[in-house]
Amino acid sequence: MISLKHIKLLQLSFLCLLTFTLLLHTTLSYIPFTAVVVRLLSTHLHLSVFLSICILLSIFYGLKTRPNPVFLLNYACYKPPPHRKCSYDVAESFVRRNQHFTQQTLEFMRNIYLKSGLGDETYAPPFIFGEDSTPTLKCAIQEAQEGIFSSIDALLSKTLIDPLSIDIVIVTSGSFSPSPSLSSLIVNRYNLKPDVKTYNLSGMGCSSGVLSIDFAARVLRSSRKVQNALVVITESITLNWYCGDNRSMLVTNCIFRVGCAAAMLTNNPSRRRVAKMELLDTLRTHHGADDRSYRAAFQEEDKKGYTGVALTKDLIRVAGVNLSEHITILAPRVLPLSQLVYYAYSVVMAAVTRGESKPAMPDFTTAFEHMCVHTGGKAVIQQVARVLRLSDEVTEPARMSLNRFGNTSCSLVFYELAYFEAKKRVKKGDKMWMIAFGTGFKVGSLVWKWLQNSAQEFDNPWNDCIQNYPLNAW
Ligand SMILES: *[C@@H]1O[C@H](CO)[C@@H](O)[C@H](O)[C@H]1NC(C)=O
Ligand SMILES: *[C@@H]1O[C@H](CO)[C@@H](O)[C@H](O)[C@H]1NC(C)=O
Ligand SMILES: *[C@@H]1O[C@H](CO)[C@@H](O)[C@H](O)[C@H]1NC(C)=O
Ligand SMILES: CC(=O)N[C@H]1CO[C@H](CO)[C@@H](O)[C@@H]1O
Repeated sequence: MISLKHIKLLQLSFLCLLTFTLLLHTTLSYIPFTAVVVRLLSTHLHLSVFLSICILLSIFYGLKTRPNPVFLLNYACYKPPPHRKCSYDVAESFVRRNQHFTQQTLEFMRNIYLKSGLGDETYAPPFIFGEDSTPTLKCAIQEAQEGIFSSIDALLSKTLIDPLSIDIVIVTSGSFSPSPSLSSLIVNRYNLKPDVKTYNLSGMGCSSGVLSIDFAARVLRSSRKVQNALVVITESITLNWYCGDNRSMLVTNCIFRVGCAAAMLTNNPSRRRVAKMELLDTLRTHHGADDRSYRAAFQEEDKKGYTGVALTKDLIRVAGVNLSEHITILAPRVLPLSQLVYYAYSVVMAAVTRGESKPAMPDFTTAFEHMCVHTGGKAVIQQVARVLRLSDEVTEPARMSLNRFGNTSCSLVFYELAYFEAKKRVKKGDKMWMIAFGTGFKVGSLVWKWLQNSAQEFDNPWNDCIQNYPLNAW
């Protein structure tokens, strides 16, 4: 079957051929190009008619096959109640009560915690404060529901979207997948219409927030109908609590914290005026073919049979190397011409000198006014800043989000987004880069353009504390 793509290709080659023939004709006969065109068209009526039809058709198909724009109407981040705050003392007394740790292990945990970049105001899951403090499925569902419902409620009230006009629901949760799925939970709670398309993505790691926005955008771009997509990015850490004493696995207990975000995307062009941002570009790279990347963060049982996620020492190096790979693909798409020329030159020089001179890292601050770097941990932020040569100001939102909310897994980039808004740092027309890393090993990028100036909304999770930030602790 001949598709639109083929027709466009045919038209393009026809036009090229025509131009080429005319150019050849002019150069051979020394008559100006335009004169030849005018003479040709005036003497050959059918040719000029054919040509105009071709041009009209090209414009028509071009418009028709142009992918829909994708807008972020709004987003909301969950902020747990104040009594769920988890200072180091709370975490330690919990551990003391429940596990029979040696003094050494406790000291190890304290060290990790002090170096992690987390502050004293992050939020722990409900079971930590419960009577019997065992991580049950019930507690896990409670944790997930609190986050999901509160962020969707806020989102619906801000966007004034009727739940019945939601066409697509994408729920992503790093590791928690109950049955029926979390997406069914949402359909049930908000009485969504029967032809809603739901997708629940689980086990895709920390980058799944970026990944599910990319997924929603792909569905919206290819759809011929105007649609609204609800993306919910959550994690339930209750069942991920590690109860053993293997050090590589204890790290996650120290930095995992509660968080959830919901976002509404649409391909409706008439919502451009009210939308917050337009999604310009997305990129996902997967580095799992390499064994070290694949095993950098790995869920398994320790010798005593307790399940946990082991973070290897390789993690930070893998993040650095694979980020550089990711950037070589992203750079040509987003950099301004001057940076691109500079970058291309350094790549060519590196090839000519056989690696003696390393390709220079392009300056991404020339392409983006703002960056949201996924903040899995302090070491990850430092590594990203080193690879991309970012100053402390650029990584400030990442560091402050880690301090205030901890590693909330995939939703953290949205807490950073809220930080920008609370600080009133974004202006209409600014470009923003969101980048996240995840187990696998995956790197994901989203490129946004702001359609509004930043506004501090009633539910911004930073509302009550923004005046205390930035801290200059690290
Ligand atoms: C802890 O887990 C890691 C990764 O699975 C393993 O290599 C290491 O031997 C374990 N250490 C102990 C003390 O069990
Ligand atoms: C990812 O990182 C690993 C470990 O440093 C490296 O061996 C591998 O080649 C990288 N893969 C890609 C596709 O960049
Ligand atoms: C942050 O949390 C995610 C899962 O929630 C985990 O996969 C990741 O390794 C953590 N990041 C760091 C640096 O520990
Ligand atoms: C892809 C994926 O994670 N699918 C999950 C959807 O939800 C059901 C029920 O919770 C799980 O069994 C699937 O694994």
